[in-house]
Amino acid sequence: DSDREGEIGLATKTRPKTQKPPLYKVLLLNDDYTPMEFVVHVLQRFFGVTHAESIEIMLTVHKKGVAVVGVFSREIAETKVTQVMDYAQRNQHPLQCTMEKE
Ligand code: NFA
Repeated sequence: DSDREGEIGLATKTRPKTQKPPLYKVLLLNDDYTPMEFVVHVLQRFFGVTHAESIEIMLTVHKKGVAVVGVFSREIAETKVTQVMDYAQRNQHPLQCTMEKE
């Protein structure tokens, strides 16, 4: 019973059995109609970024078509997507937000 550390280490750390839960990228998609100011507002409201950061991200989406706005657990990512989609719809903008496994 003097040297169980190795066995415990094998059982709890060494064996590649349990996986970390996957992370999900939340993506914002460009469109021709959603006002830039609305996108900037959404980024601050739901993703907690500064005004300067929100402008940078919005312009990346506008120019490149899509950008990653954050990386979260599946449940948090789902909540962000739902919040953004509901908020866009309530304000009658076609802004699209989606997620994909990293
Ligand atoms: N392309 C939109 C416009 O010119 C702005 C926009 C940016 C929309 C990012 C969606 C996402 N009004």
